[in-house]
Amino acid sequence: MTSNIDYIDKIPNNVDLGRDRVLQRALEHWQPAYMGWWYDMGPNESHNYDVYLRTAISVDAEGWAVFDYVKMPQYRWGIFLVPPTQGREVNFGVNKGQPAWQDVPGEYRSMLRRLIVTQGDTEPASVEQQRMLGMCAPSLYDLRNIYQVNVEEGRHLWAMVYLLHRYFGRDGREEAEALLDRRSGDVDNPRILGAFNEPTPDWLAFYMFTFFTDRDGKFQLSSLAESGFDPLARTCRFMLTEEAHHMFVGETGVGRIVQRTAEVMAEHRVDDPDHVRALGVIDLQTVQRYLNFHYSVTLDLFGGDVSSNAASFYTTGLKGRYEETKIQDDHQLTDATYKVGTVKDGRVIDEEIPALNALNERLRDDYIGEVQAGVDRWNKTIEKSGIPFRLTLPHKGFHRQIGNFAGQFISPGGDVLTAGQWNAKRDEWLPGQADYTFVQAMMTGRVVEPGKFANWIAPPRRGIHTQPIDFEYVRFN
Ligand code: BYC
Ligand code: FE
Ligand code: FE
Repeated sequence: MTSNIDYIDKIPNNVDLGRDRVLQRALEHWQPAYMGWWYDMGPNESHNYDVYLRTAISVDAEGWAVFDYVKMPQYRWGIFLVPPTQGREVNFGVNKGQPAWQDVPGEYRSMLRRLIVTQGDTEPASVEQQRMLGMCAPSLYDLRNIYQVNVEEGRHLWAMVYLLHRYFGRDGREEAEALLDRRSGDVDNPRILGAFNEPTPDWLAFYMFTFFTDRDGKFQLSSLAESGFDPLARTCRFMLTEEAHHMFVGETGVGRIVQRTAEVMAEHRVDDPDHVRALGVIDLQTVQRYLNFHYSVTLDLFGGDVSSNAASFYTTGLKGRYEETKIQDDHQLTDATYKVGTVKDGRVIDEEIPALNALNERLRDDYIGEVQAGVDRWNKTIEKSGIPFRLTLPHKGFHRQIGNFAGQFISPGGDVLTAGQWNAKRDEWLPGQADYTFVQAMMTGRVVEPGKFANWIAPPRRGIHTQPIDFEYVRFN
């Protein structure tokens, strides 16, 4: 098997892959399966395109973002951990003060594996959800961006698979295979978390997804970057460097859509959604409905408001709070409490519960703060065109399937309704078939001329990595 070394060299890494024969063999089996998955489930019809992509070839300032034309199946999916911190400790929970673990603590093995598998599962899921969108991209710039996001989600899968292979032996290898077997939206073998089984049928949904759902990625990875299990912490820390671009694509994508709509509304002095649509742009009411959908399904990804799992993850030292080491408290949370929302006597009220059980809710609140800031920036864009419409985040309890609000019928304003009242308003609050049909009809065919953009979206302010906006970001061959 002389080919081993050859292809291990093709996996850029800073984990000394070449020295670990067992790991090499495990990855050798997994790599062809991964490529099979990419050919089947990666971006449709893209395999021969030359795409102007960044590749991480090392973790230092010069190596983490190298730009060049790449055919995606030849993308070098590498394995990178940020360099170790000398003397790092477990920084929270009952094991606080112990040296950070370099191996899996036996008693926490299954819990840790589950966290890694859940994280890993989301990465290929998102690629599956987005695989048809290249066919109707609004520009070469946007096409390149979705492909960039897709290859990096592929790399994030590699990052978790590396941990499974390196630290979990046989059951880790089985879990790594299962990550390639589940399919987003599959009835028999779906992805693990709800939002990752929802379709991403058009570019408005894609930008909402990268704004809202990739940001869940940021907050979950930040919590795992605090982990007492050092290899997980270091892996997630490096993944976060890539996540920033995904959220940028989402925020600027939605921002460019609302900018274009607001400009057209101002120019033609129209505000009726039907008139706005007739001018070939997406009415802001539809944008609001998409926002309501993606926000609410992403809030569910944080898990139950009251969670004993979250308490265990924290107490053991496996998963911290957002920016744990910057928080000034005992990092044990023995006496602390936290407010969670719940429905009582037909109203939403706050309830104080032990902070340890409220860690999902706390992370969700941290997330909401950041999301609100992004929505405020979209509103500034609308305001600049002199249009009075404002986008808003619906109430936290709106359209929830997980936690205290699951099974309740909460309006975007936070009122507790009956099922009948809520359902009567559903199409006002969430995208319906008519919205999807309209948006998709607008997005047939892709714009392939460098520097040209579909009518429904404004051009970006600048290109990628010092290139001009009319650069040939994708060559179709
Ligand atoms: N859908 O105690 P609970 C990203 C389950 S995104 C379905 O309330 P827990 C990315 C839960 O598993 C970041 N099931 O929740 C973004 C549990 O099941 P069991 C992904 C759900 O465990 C874009 C039960 O309900 N990373 O990277 O405290 C593109 C009770 O759960 C859901 C992570 O999530 C749901 N939404 O927290 C690409 C980090 N929510 O035990 C990538 C790792 C809960 O009854 N995962 N359940 O069988 C975790 O930290 C936790 O598993 C969760 C759930 C925060 C997800
Ligand atoms: Fe990711
Ligand atoms: Fe991402």
